[in-house]
Amino acid sequence: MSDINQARQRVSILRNLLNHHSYQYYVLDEPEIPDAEYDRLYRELQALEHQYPELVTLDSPTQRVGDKPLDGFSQVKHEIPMLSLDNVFNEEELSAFYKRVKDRLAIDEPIEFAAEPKLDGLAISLLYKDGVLVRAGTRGDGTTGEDVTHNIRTIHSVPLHLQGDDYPTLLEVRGEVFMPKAGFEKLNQAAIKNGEKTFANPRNAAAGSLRQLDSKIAASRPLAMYCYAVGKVDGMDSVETHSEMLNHLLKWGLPLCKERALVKDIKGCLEYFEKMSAQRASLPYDIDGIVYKVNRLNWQKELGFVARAPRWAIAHKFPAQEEMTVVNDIEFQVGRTGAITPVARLDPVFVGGVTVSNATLHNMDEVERKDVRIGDTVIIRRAGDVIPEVVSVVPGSRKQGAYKVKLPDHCPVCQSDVVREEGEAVARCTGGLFCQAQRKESIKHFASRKAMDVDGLGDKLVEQLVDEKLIDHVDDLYSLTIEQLSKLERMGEKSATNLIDALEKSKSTRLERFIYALGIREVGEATALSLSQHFGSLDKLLAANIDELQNVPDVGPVVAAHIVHFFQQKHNLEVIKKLREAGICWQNVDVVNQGDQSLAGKTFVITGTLSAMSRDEAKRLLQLKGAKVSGSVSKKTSAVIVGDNPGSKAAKAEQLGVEILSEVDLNNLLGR
Ligand code: I6G
Repeated sequence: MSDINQARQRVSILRNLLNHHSYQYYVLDEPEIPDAEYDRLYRELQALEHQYPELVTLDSPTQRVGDKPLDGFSQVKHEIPMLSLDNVFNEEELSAFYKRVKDRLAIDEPIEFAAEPKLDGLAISLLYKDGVLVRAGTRGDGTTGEDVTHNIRTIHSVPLHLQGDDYPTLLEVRGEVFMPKAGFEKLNQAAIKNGEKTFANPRNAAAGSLRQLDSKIAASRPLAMYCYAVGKVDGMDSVETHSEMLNHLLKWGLPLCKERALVKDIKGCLEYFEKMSAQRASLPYDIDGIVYKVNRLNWQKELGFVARAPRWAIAHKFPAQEEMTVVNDIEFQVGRTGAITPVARLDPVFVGGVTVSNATLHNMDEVERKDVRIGDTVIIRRAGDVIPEVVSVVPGSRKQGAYKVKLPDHCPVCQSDVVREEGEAVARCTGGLFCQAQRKESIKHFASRKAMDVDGLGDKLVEQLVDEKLIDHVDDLYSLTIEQLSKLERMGEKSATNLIDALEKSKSTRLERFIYALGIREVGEATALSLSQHFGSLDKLLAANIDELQNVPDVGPVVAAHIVHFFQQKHNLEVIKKLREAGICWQNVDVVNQGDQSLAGKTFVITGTLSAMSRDEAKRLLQLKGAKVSGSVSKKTSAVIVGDNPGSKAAKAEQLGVEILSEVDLNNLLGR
């Protein structure tokens, strides 16, 4: 065989393979080969087409992206006009639709409907002639739209050539082009990173992508399409139902929505509506309702059309997730962790099924990026149970007098300093021990096992103590009495006595535990230990400046700034003073060991039960010698210390070839 004939044969094999695997991946979501193998086949085809340009065809998988941008969009006339759908917004209106259908058909039997989500995208019509995609157009006015073939060709799930051998000679297919939520988020994150304009929602992003003259731009956007109906069809045996037609489309390689279903009667429609409403937030794409279509095509024909909408189909819409309203004020809320969040106070607006008066602006970066000002008209979005957010300012709506907000210097709750570290979007209150907004979290953290380890003082009890106004700040814990505690719900005298004993016991602690218990931002157990080892006493730590703090291993400028800010708040200092007055004390034992750093640079993982000490104690002793102790095994782990009944970490270590040590080895390491 000549070279070119050999190449022709291979090109045909490669195209079939690539089309098959694209279908498995993009349409069925069932890939059969790794991406790298697909890429290899693709590159082989590219190389052959480069060597033999005469073998290139328009429907080759390599020809999805055009060379040159278009000069403008031309018009396409649809073979059969693209219809619109009538909407219903509640059960009553849906029942009225159902009754109209039944009355018109003059039947009594239950009606079967093909149901599927209504995607929030753009309606597109594809035209296949002899199986080849020859044209794709937007809906336009229903009769004539814009030719966006060059961009639609870049969507991998849209076949450039239909599969099989029983496709019609002419097939007009209708569907929705959309941008999946995950792709939209990624696209916007990249835009933010590059200082570019973001899209307000996935629909706008999909529309903006299709409106490009250069198909390279559309190709770089994560677009997808689901087909839902046919227009003109020539050269095919007739089918009896809409769902049968959809099955044919899938068989020919066209992408369909996986959530489509057949339902019976109004009850089936409503059950499907409820099911999809519940799934809506977790679906990978935005939907704005459900479409029901009478499944039998002879009944569709009998029902016909009114104006430009079919009598046999209806869109059952969800409440709108986006609405416009006015920003009356922007206030700052303090979260449980001290994060300061700007919140827009709004003219009440009904959105996503509820009336909304407040919407989050996330952080000051977002306020600045979206340029939201008091007095602006904005778009509010409430999707599912997610907190309503300000999406954008309505372009051109700004009135004179609209003004910007400034991040406050002081916490609106406790007046401590507000800081926003360089490179961080979130501003925070520094009054961690004192701030009312943070008190529950700070007390829970203070009492937790790795901090002051107050046995029996769990999260629920902390909430109860704060709610009952028995404590305000951590130091109040040490003034609690058995009498006060035993009055609490589900707390007898015995439990109350136990808690008081546990509090008493917790007073004798270690410096690193106390530092950790303060809840200073980004000061975890390891940093607390480094700080205690370096300074030896709390007073020296309190007196340290940013430069001195940065001499401590693992403490960089950001952590150093957090520590300084924390100790600059006089309210925090007052709480610390009260804690010491309550009798909290520690021995500066760690300083004694400061010299021996023989395990510096090593990372250990401890798994299973040790006989001579707890895992926490082993961790502390390893850290005192400069080691790091991690919770998970990786190739970088120096060794895994295995006690009795080890978990999967021992197996993982073996699999990765990481050294395994016994408790005896551990004792040797610790010099015990
Ligand atoms: O706009 C539409 C969205 C979804 C539709 C549609 C649809 O089916 C799932 N079906 C038809 C027949 C029409 N518009 C006209």
